[in-house]
Amino acid sequence: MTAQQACDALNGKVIAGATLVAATVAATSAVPTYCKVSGNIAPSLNFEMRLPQTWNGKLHYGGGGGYNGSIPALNLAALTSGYADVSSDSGHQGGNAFNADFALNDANAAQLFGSLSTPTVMSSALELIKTAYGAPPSRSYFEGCSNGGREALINVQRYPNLFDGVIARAPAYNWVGLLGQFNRTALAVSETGTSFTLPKTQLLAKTVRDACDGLDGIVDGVVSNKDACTPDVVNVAKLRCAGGADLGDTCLSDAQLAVVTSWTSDSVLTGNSTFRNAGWTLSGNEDDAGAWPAWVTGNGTVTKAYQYLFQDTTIKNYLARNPTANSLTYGAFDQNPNALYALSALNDATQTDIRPFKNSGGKLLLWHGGNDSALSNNATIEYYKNVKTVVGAANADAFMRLYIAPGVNHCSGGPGADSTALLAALDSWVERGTAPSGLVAEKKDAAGATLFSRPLCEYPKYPRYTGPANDANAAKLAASYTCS
Ligand SMILES: [Ca+2]
Repeated sequence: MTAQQACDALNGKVIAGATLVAATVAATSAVPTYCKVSGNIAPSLNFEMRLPQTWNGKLHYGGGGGYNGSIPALNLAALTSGYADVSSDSGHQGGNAFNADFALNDANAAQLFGSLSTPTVMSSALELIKTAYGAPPSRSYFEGCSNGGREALINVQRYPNLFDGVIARAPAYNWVGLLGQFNRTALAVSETGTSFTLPKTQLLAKTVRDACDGLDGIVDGVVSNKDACTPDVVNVAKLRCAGGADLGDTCLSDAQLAVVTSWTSDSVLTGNSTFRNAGWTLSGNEDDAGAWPAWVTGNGTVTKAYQYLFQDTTIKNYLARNPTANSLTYGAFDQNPNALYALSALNDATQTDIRPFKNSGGKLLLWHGGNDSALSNNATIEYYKNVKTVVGAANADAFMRLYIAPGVNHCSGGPGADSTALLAALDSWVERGTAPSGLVAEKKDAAGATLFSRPLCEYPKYPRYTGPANDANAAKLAASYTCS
């Protein structure tokens, strides 16, 4: 049978509860020829599997984002490396990633989104691969960012035998805690007279850069030595407008300084010690279009900010359970503890004892952008440290790594180097026992050419410039930096 015939043979089949539609997709300059298999698991879980003609014998599962509702695009790096690549809509359709209406009256959809979509799809995907290639995958890997990073840790914690390796990037693992902080900051931004406009954000970011950019050995517009950029070093208080009222773009009012305080301080909710979120370290790139303007301030219109949208739909559909509830007048986020417990049981991935995953041979790569204004990389650092405490430092080192990528926005973008071959590093670790080392992050232009590179350092190390002074070419090369 040719690959084309094998693909056609899948069309119309029902495999492990999934009804399939399959067709060969011709190669383009960017994507090799593959068999696209669309699957529906009744009533409402849809997935897509991309089967390469030259299979490397392994499966790659790509996680979703936000409140999902659509199937993510194929993972080009995985497909071109020969992986069978699968992803799903997490069990509901339509709306958008900022919309949790599906959860209001559909407990099945809420369970699928929370934790069940991946193992359910996997049961069909494994059978599908056996049918298509005549053998099950020798390895299965899960990779996701944001909500996909949460899905990654859900799999590690609740289904420790499902994957051989997991990449959790910018994981939204503490769902209750981070949404509580989204709510707190949205309230601070919406205070009458706050109006956190772009010039205000630029003033804040420049103040941080002026204080901290050079602390990593090079003034390159990115604060790489985040731990040295302490509140005392930045001294945001010096930006206070005389008297505390808003006196224009050269200072911050008391209400605007309160936004910064909400941002940088931990958020703690009542009822459970995991209902918390570690506040952000100011990055110096808050003014990037994909940072505060998109996620926090809406450039002065809070209802356009993504953090506002996420906490609003969460209050409507999970906490108040009232589609007309107004998150800005709802009152205390933790006023209904039972609602928080229910939300946590569905969506939280805060368990720190992940020895079952380690003991099954699993490897875990954690990654977080240093300029992520959606999710705090300090929260990911906190999870990493807590796991280390529970499993022991030596045990943790045998199966887990954490990388912070300075100047990188939520999942990608921003002024930092955002692209690293993490899947290849994970595969080497799982297949050959070769722990990741010497990883490089690149910043690429729209055509895929490398603009500059940096070492991707294991936390708590950061890339410190150790090249020749005043050498623009050397400054672009990872070899000019040392993880310090
Ligand atoms: Ca710098």
